[in-house]
Amino acid sequence: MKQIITHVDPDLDAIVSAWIAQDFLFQENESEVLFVSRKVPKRLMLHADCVVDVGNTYSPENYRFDHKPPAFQNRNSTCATRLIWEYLIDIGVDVAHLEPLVQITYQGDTHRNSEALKQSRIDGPHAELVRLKTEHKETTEVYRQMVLWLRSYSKNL
Ligand SMILES: [Mn+2]
Repeated sequence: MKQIITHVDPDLDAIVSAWIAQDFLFQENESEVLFVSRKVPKRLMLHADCVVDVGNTYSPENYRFDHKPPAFQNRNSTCATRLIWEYLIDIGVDVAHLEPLVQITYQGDTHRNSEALKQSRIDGPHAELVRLKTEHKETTEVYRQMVLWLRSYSKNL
């Protein structure tokens, strides 16, 4: 089983980037997502198959996708979801249709504002994540449900 690492109490950027890794970088049912401390244990940083939105490292060829310093001087210049999405576009994976999701995830992660982000907080992915977090205590269950939701949502993008 390949291991994808992201941070505990995942925000939308952590969840969407981990989901993109599971569904588009790796093959179906080949990977699992682990939620770890923001100070990632060195062993995991070295040996995990993919690290998203944590770890302060950007190294796409090694599947490390974080946007926080020192990976990027300004953490708000991009986000983990955008980094993995751009990498997949670069290597020719068919993910162009996810662009609106990448955009609102980026805007939400970096405190930007837009009509699309407002709408997402009403009935889009941001709203769904808040709803699932109030409904389920277990992060793995929140993530599992959010993945089901994202699969269906992304089919209509
Ligand atoms: Mn982020």
